[in-house]
Amino acid sequence: MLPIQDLTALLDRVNARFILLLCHHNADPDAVGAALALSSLLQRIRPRLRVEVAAAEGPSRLSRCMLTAFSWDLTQDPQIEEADVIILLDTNTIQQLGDWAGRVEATKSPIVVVDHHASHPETELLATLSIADEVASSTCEIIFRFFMDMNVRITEVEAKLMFLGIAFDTRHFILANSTTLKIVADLIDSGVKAQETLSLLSMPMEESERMARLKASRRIRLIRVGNWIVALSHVGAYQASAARALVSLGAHVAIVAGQRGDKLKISMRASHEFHQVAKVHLGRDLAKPLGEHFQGMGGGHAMAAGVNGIGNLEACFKYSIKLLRRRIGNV
Ligand SMILES: [Mn+2]
Repeated sequence: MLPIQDLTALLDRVNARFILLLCHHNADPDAVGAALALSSLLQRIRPRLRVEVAAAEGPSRLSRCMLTAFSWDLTQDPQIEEADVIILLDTNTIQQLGDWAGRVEATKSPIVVVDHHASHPETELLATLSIADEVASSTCEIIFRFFMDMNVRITEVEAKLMFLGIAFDTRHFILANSTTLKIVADLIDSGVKAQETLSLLSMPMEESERMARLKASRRIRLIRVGNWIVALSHVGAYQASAARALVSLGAHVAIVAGQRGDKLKISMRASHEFHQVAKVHLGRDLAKPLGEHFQGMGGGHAMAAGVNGIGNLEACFKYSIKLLRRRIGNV
């Protein structure tokens, strides 16, 4: 049986009347788009069903903008205990449901998981039905296949929702393979205006963030480490956004600090090229030792990391450069 047939068979078996679709906390456009598109599909194929969509601890800021554009509201306080079937979307561990996790775990109703992340054994045990596809770019891509398999013609709104989810999870199609792009082409044929719809994924920047980025660029100090350009700066808030901005201006590495009293907060970003060629992992090679040196904690990813500690700004910049020089081996 096709996955969507497994799902409808389950709905029929328990004689479901009320279905609750849940997204992970801080739900991104993929989770929200998939949940709304699936709710629309379920209502079309089972018109008597009551379907509600909710996101644990509310959706992300970007998702909220998207919901406003569709004038759509999520259920604030879902009646988890009343649901005949609960469907988790884009959510691979129950912990991602925040405060609702315990209530979902305690429910006797069947739980269905629809996700494109590697499935978690704990969630598998809990799920009556698990529709997982790690190859899919996004949960929206899985929902798209439900429409195809049910032979349901996609409306313009449904197409937009799935388009946004795919665009978000593939970083505006950079990570999309040919299967995903064919789906995107189908969604455009269903009425999505790509440029107009994509604009929903770029949020207007708040004035305070704009100012933080601009101040950070005014205060920039450039240091060469080998062939690499390292930008140092400081700003009271939005250090991460400022560091990203400095890398997009052309720095290979940006280290942006904020100081309040003797407390330090540092965000660092690196370009892809720097990571690939210099083979420096910001989280491991820079943030972690910085955190230890400044009596705090540091860590993160290869190209994005952060540190909280105690000390002074200049000392922190000095030590960062020292670490980078040591790591790159070019004094
Ligand atoms: Mn996703």
